[in-house]
Amino acid sequence: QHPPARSAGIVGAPFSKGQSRGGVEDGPERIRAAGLQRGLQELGCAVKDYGNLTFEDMSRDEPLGLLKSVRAVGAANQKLSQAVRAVKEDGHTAVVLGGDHSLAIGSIHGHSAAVGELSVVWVDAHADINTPLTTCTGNIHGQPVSYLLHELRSKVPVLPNFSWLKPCVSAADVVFIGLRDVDPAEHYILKMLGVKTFSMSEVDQLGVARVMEETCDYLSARGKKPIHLSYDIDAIDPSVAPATGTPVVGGLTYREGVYITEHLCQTGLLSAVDLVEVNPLRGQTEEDVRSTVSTAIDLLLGCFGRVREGNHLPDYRLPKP
Ligand code: Z70
Ligand code: MN
Ligand code: MN
Ligand code: MN
Repeated sequence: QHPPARSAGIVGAPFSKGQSRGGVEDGPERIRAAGLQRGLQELGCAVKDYGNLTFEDMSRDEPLGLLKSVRAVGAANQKLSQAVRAVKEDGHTAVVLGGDHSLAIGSIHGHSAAVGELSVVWVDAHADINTPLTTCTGNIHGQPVSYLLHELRSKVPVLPNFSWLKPCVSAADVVFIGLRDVDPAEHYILKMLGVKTFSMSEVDQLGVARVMEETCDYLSARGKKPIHLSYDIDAIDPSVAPATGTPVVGGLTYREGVYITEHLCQTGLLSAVDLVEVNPLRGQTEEDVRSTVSTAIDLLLGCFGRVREGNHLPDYRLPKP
């Protein structure tokens, strides 16, 4: 019934230069400190922690037009791509702890370099599909999808420290879930490419179970490719996950958020997951941070087979009196 717990290969990517708020680089340590490894092991999942990547300071990284920290984001993602590729070649399900969402560029690129064509499930309040020319903020965490799509190749200029990056995902292999803050240019791109989206409005209309059924039917119609789940914690309602850079009202409930991970785990195709935009400095109180981090962990455990009916290890035996 439940696929066997695989092994998890954890990579911390304490990277924050895809946006302008400090604190998101502390995400990996906070998520680890709250017991991710123990939670995974209790599911019978083997864990290899590859530690945190380190990112050297870029001495000269002037904005390119509006675009901020291009060289730092390019170099960090090249490093992350190599790390995720190695995790996949070691045979693990990759877990990338962010850090801001710009790191999905390297994570998805490295995943694809190791396993080939992917399905991508992008769970986010935002579509993160601005191009360097449509962005109003200059933050690259609002742009990663445009860098990755074959269809947008001619719309994304070659940027410093990004020459290693080749688009590796087809628009028809991507599904967005949880959208509720989409820029006009992003909306135009989504419509132009015919990208499959389930905004919060569709989650309301269909319910999360049908959204996930349709997501998996849609993706598997193009062949059962390994799934990359890129989960932005801001997809979850700020009442549950407030410690994030850009909270947007009207998000997924805790239960809807966890259901998405449970359903994707049951496909047996989940091959890598990013958990990004947890920012411990953005919580008003320590309880805000605790609730956000604990939700992040529950989403990750859902990806590795934890179910709410309960779990037990295959070799569990009742104690004899
Ligand atoms: C806006 C941009 C964004 C997260 C904000 C916002 C993008 N569309 N993503 N917070 N996590 O800057 O392009
Ligand atoms: Mn995002
Ligand atoms: Mn977001
Ligand atoms: Mn399904």
